[in-house]
Amino acid sequence: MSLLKEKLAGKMPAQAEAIKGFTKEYGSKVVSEVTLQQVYGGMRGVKGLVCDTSEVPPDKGLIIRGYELGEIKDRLPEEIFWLLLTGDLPTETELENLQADLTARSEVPSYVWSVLDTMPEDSHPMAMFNTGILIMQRESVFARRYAEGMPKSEYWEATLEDSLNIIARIPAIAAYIYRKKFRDGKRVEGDVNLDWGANFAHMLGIEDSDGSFKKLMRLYMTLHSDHEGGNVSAFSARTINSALSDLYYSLSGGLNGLAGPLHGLANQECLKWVLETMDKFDGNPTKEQLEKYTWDTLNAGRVIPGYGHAVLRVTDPRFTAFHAFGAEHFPEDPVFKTVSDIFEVVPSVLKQIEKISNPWPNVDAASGSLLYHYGLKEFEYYTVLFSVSRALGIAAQAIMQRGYGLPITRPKSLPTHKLKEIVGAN
Ligand code: AMX
Repeated sequence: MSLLKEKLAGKMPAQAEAIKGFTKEYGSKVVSEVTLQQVYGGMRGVKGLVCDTSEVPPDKGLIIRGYELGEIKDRLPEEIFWLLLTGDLPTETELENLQADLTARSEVPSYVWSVLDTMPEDSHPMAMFNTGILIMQRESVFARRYAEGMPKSEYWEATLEDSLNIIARIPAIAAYIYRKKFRDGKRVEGDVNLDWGANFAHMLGIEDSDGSFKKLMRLYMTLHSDHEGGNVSAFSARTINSALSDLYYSLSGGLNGLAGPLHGLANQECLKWVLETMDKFDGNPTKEQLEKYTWDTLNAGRVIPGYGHAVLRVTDPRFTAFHAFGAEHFPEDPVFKTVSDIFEVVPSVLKQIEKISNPWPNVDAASGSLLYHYGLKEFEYYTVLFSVSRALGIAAQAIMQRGYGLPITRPKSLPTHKLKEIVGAN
């Protein structure tokens, strides 16, 4: 048995018991009230879900199992996966065991390449990536064991098996999509001596003589790994998985949500806007020019991509970590410089617009400029990088939910006439 499974096996039954006892004793206590505004407003702020892998306090940003991002940003993504699941950082032996397990599971079934090869050339990389995951559903240990009559107490174990198989394989799938769509179409074989994030960087085939692109990919994978349970991709994946559709179905479904321009696709939009700005002003714009262009964009009815957030009310600590990476490795890069200048200008503009709840940058405001520096200039691909990372959190959440024995998700909807009745409107 792998050390991760052993550790979880020692915790999961007690956790499930504790949750049962907790809900039995306090089940009728009120956690949150729902206003009509929230019913019509994407349920913003309604406390109606449990997620123990991570939390996002509006005034702090991502906290994983009690660790603020600044404390763990230099950890490997596979260490973060361990942390998300167990609540502890792995020891050296535990980490090596997990890495060996992932390497042993990393061979991608050959039909995945065939399916990707038959997709139309203009398919979006996200559609290709999610297809690559979904097409592997026939490998699901959960689906097979469920059909065999697996007891409910073992759902988490089967979900862990699916998680490890998926996490082990998606870097190669994502890298092939990049090579196929934007480079010579040839796969770069994985290197078993590299860690998960560095191996992904290696398979992308980006020039990396000083190894800093590998560092960036590790950071990228760590920073995007999880962000609570209520964001579009996590919530969609959770809902699908709650029907006991296995992780292949639920992860690809959730990642289809990440492909939306208000969620994960914003990172492709963001760099586009930065470059558009530079193009317009023939290089690095002045702060005055930036301010004017920000207003022009807003007045044209467009959003400023990379700014604002549904939950956060401060600068996203993931932006801070990416910005620090750029400042350390290539402070003079013109695109990175423009991103830095935008950070000095845009919040003061957005603050003047009353309806905007958060004028500060989110994770997407800086990440694209770092990728661009390394020659990874195909914006369309950026959300796939986000997805490879976010698979860690979505998988960890699914394992926890099945471990807790949570039921199928089913909030209640009401027609407008009923809502009118409830609030006493005519
Ligand atoms: N530029 C212009 N307008 C903005 C804005 C921005 N960056 N952020 C918010 N607004 C507008 C909204 O469009 C909304 O306008 P409307 O009432 O006319 O529709 C109004 O301000 C109120 O929005 P909000 O309560 O502040 O935010 P929200 O929770 O509804 O939406 C988000 C959050 C992220 C979708 C929004 O801030 C946005 O569109 N930002 C730009 C896109 C972006 O960066 N997305 C990435 C998010 C992180 C991620 O998932 N990767």
